Amino acid sequence: MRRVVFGLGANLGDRVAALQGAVDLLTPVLVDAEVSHVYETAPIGGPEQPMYANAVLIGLTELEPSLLLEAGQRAEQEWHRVRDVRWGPRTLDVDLLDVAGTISDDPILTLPHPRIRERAFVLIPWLELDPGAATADGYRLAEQTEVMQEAERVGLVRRRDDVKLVIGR
Ligand code: A4P
Ligand code: MG
Repeated sequence: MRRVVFGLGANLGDRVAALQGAVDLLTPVLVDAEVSHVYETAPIGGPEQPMYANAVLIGLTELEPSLLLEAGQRAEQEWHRVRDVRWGPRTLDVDLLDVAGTISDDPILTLPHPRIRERAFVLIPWLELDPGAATADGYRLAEQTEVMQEAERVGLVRRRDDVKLVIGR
């Protein structure tokens, strides 16, 4: 079994329901799944768009990375994601952030996900679940202190304590 990390994001419609929907669709392929709090995050990149709800889901799996990517894309389709503008608003975005033991520069599936280090909305929820987190290429997330401190200082990433995602509903 290998450890897999998914990044979940939504900024249209009922965002928390979309994140919960992704958790419900992805946990059947995972063992010992854990999900972070939901974070309210300012959009990075793309056109002007609403605030995101983001979370990170971690588990163990037997599935190959390509099948994990497919599982994420199926979850996006279930939530009727319309793909038009890159980095534009979406009802659900599932990114495969890291799969233990896998490094790939294939544009169809790049692992670890190339933008982890600059994204506090990924770093903060992942470190919440695993304070010692490191990617398959050996990079330790806790080293990105400047990115996280800046995001907290200007309020780009705020933990929500009024909602909680549930594993295995
Ligand atoms: N792809 C390659 N590697 C991966 C991977 N590791 N995980 C390919 C998932 N997909 C991967 O993705 C485009 C193609 O990337 C896929 O066909 C897949 O084969 P997409 O989901 O269709 O397009 P996208 O999400 O618009 O582009 P991209 O580059 O994945 O954007 P990101 O990096 O997902 O960024 N701000 C906040 N606050 N919170 C967010 O969640 N998300 C984005 C999207 C921008 N700003 C945000 C957030
Ligand atoms: Mg994406």
